[in-house]
Amino acid sequence: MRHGRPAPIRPSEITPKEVWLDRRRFLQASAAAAAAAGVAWPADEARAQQLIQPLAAPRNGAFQVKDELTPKKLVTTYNNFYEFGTGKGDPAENAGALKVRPWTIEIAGAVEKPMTIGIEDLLKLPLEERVYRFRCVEAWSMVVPWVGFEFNKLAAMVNPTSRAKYVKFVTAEQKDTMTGLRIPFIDFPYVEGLRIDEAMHPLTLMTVGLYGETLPNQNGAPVRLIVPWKYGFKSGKSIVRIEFVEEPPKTTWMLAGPSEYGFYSNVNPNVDHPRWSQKRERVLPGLFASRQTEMFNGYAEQVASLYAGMDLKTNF
Ligand SMILES: Nc1nc2c(c(=O)[nH]1)N[C@H]1C(S)=C(S)[C@@H](COP(=O)(O)O)O[C@H]1N2
Ligand SMILES: [Mo]
Repeated sequence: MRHGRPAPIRPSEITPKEVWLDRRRFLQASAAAAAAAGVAWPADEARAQQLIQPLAAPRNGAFQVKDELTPKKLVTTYNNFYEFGTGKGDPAENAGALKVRPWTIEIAGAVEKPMTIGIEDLLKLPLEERVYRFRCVEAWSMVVPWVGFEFNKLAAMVNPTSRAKYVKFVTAEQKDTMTGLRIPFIDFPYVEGLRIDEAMHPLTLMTVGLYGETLPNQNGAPVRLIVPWKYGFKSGKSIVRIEFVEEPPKTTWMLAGPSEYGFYSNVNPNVDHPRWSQKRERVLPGLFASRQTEMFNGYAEQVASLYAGMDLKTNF
């Protein structure tokens, strides 16, 4: 499955048949490859290794989408995490194997105080819950109570210098646990990037939990980004390195398809994906594209000023 081809979903069948068929082929190929490489096939022992802990955090009402929450079951079983396969159900099935301890994030580049920080210390920061709308470029959306802290809080610990114009987010590449690293059109590790002012915006959330618990592996444990006014792929999962840089980083999806995925990737109903419309979206677990997609995913009031004077059709 190439990222982006919208697939139908039925409530009774979270993984649509064509994805399932595709996945079976994928599983066979991956299992054979794993066996050939002498790597244990992780699917079974994997599931038990999830490190789910309660993570109570006060809800920040200033950022709350009022719509109904997407059921937790769906948030944690309908995923994109290509390192664990391209089917929507693959991450929930395979990501249990991800080793989430020990875990550190290295913060480097144009900063005065580079540092490496462990997940235990990140979890001690003041956390809050934010109910954000989250929209995938595949034209489906969810409403999720994420738990985390603003990225700018982390940036403040390292003092970015005036040369820091962009932020590059590098995510984990665990050859021994990730069963999906051999996708022809994608390079791993998965890399994403933001302009510095986008990264520092209060909406940009370093996310460590959802629904009052630590993140399930399939949602990007132990720490990921959530950038709610951009398409979902900008929100990298399982981050291991953050670099403040002078030039726009080369991001995974731009490398995979530069005509389809731009650096900005702001949710924009007026700019169609070359292969489908972005005017509407399917609100999971709904069946139809019943919702009109909003400019900047509904966050225009907060973020439109970041793009004043920019042509958003060229800078898609
Ligand atoms: N490392 C990594 N991060 C990733 C992805 C991925 O494949 N690998 N997929 C992205 C895409 S396309 C989406 S829509 C969201 C999905 O997040 P969710 O599964 O928690 O809904 O994660 C994003 N972050
Ligand atoms: Mo996505």
